[in-house]
Amino acid sequence: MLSFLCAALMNPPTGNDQQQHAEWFEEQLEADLKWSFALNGVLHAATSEFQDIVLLDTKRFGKALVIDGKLQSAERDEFIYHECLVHPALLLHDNPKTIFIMGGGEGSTARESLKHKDVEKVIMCDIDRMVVDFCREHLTENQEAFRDDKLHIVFNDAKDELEKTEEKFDVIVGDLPDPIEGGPCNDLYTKPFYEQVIKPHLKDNGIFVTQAGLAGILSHKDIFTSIYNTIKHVFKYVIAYTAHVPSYADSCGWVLASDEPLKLDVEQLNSRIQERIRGDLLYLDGASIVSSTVVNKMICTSLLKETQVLTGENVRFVYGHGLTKNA
Ligand code: TER
Repeated sequence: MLSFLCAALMNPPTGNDQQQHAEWFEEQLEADLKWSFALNGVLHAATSEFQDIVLLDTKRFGKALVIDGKLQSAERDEFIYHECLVHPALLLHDNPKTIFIMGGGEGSTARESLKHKDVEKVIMCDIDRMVVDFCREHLTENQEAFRDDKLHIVFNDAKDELEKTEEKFDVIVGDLPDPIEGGPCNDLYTKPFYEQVIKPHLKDNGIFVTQAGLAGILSHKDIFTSIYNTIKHVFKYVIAYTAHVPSYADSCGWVLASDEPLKLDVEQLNSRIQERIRGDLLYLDGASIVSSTVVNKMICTSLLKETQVLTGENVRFVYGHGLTKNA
């Protein structure tokens, strides 16, 4: 259990380094690449029915949620990831009132959704009660969101939960760990799922958005391009966008989709931010939303050339392994 954490703590980096006496967490990014965080401590470490979960207190990035050895988000820069995940979709929608979040157990995606004054109901459906309990206790930023009457928390697999309801939503958000061998949510990145489960649960002008893994020069072909291409086979209008997330040591990608045209207009986005959002956004405004959809030539070419459609038979994974045996 939690061997990646123990190994990292027992083998801290050595050398002429001010942090040499600190405990460290090492995230294995690739077979030949690690990214290390000096720690103030480990707040919680446990193995749930579904995954290894660790909540760290890191020196540089504050509290950090790690699932199956992979950093999910860190207190100091999670606003970048969560603003980018939530606000473009809600701002491009004419009047989003009902939001369904797949995953999102740490509460940050719910927190950003609830900043929209006209949102009436947010369902956060996470398979893992342990993630929600850890985060509800430790992430002070999200405590108000966890107490909000508009937030309904469900513990279930998002696919099962959507399949059993007839309710349709204005926006469905995928705030999931990346697909990983043996991980619990690989099916939630496939064409059959988008086509047979997501689409029927969106209202006519509904918008789907998902995090889509790393989108850097050396990482964008891991899963980003294939998630984009898969979604393009299901929805008429699809937008990929990226932002740099310092704690990931890379850029992150998101894909947003609808069967209604999506109007990327700086002025309209800015006036909707003014009218609809309670409080300030730290990272996004109209111009940065639009500019995040302009990717460099190399990534643009890869997105356009990608041919793989994820079906469940031919998934792509990030480096690492989850708990499910033989998966
Ligand atoms: N709300 C928590 C985030 C859930 N998923 C985030 C997936 C991030 N993928 C990229 C991680 C890179 C870490 N090396």
